Amino acid sequence: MLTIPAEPYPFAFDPAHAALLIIDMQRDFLEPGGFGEMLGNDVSQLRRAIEPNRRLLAAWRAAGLMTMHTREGHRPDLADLPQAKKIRGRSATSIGDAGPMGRILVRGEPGHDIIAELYPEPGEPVIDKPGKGAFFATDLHAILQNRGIAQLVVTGVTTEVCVNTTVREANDRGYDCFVPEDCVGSYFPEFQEMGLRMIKAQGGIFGWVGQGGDVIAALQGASA
Ligand code: TIU
Repeated sequence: MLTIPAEPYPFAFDPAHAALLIIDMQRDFLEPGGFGEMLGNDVSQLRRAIEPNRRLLAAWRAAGLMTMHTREGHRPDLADLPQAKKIRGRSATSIGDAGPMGRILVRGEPGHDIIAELYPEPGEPVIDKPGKGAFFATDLHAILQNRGIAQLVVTGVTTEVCVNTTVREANDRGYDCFVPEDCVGSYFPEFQEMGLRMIKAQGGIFGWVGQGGDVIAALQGASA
């Protein structure tokens, strides 16, 4: 067991039973012209999480630990897209419509895929999810159970939407979650701050918040 500095108190890290879960680092959210920008957001706010994730992912892979990736998106026939999600926001262009990187948030389209900097390697499960939480209508929990995973290091975007929803879902399923704050991003600075505070408040009601560099240092110390 390793100890990582964190709030509200140090995280007892058990690498053999931990997975890195990278949430929705997709072109549709991080690149100009995608779903995120279509919603009126400034994608540059999310791009600051790319490099810290790249460093953490490299160290995690070097340690030989389990990595998983998620993507938010829908079947090409949109059969799994709730009408409420389709029409929310009253945008002229919405999920399933043609966008600059293919059909917006549709599986198999370029914009739906993960950014090159964090592209999954063979053997790293990719979870395609129709909702905000990574456990809803996916096989994530089964895969984690089969691999004996009890702890999740959760990174990605956006902090208050898909990251927070996934951390809450994980919490109710019995996982300990550590969220490195430099590796998550929000379009809104105030939601970045509050999204993290909501996780670590009340004695760590949903988990721990720390720094990606401290996870890397723990991994490298463990292998030294
Ligand atoms: N809009 C927004 O902040 N997020 C999403 O729609 N999805 C994710 O957070 N992945």
